[in-house]
Amino acid sequence: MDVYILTLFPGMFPPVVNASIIKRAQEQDLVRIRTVDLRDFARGAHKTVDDYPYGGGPGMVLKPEPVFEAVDWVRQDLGRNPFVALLTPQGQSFNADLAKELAEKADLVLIAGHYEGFDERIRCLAHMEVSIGDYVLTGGELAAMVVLDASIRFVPGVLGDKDSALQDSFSDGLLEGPQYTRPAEYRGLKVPEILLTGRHEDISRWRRKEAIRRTLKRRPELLETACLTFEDRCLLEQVINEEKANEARGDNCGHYQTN
Ligand code: 6GU
Repeated sequence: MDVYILTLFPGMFPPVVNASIIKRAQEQDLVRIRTVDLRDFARGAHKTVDDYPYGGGPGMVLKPEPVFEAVDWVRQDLGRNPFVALLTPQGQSFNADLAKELAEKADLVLIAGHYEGFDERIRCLAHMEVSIGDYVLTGGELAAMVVLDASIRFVPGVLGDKDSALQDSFSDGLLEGPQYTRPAEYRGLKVPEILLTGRHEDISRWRRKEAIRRTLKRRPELLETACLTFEDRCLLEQVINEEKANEARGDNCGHYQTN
């Protein structure tokens, strides 16, 4: 996968793309990430990338020419037409399904605007507009990093354990259940007994049940669209009954007290 990030702040990216899993993915040549400085495509002695809005109003607007010409350059560099996504709070909401969809693109261009806004004609370049949530960032760079990180995890071979992306929260529409490591007891807090038994089938069922419990408690709306098997539905019913019983007992599921 080839990713080009068009930005006025290329310096924001190296610490993120040269660390951890994204770094390894590049070393394994599973993804190639390049930042393209929009200022390199600006004209004139001042290399202007923004201008006053027609009709007046506050703030500056990103000019169309540097962005169009940067996309032209990427097309030439690749020799193909890449899929172009524009980062904007007005875009389609980003989620795991969209991350998977983007991970399947052979070539991806992410346009990160900055300033108060961008010239409307820049939208003509994009196959898709993407937002990472209902709040406004000072620029699309952080959003581009989020989209890149979440998408790269779905590129085959990027995650060490082949199916660990499949076990993540949201991959099957459920939140991931709790996980534990050693020690088996810490400050009186115990790892659930079942995980210490080595009974793999029981452990699998327990994990599935706890994923369902966590989803029910934190994001019940996800259960309406999750892919649940007949066994999952039985587990859900058990969980509902257990939670009702806990509530009746006034169980507030133990927040750890520091003193
Ligand atoms: Cl993609 N860009 C900006 N500037 N703000 C955002 C966003 C994107 N998604 C949420 N807020």
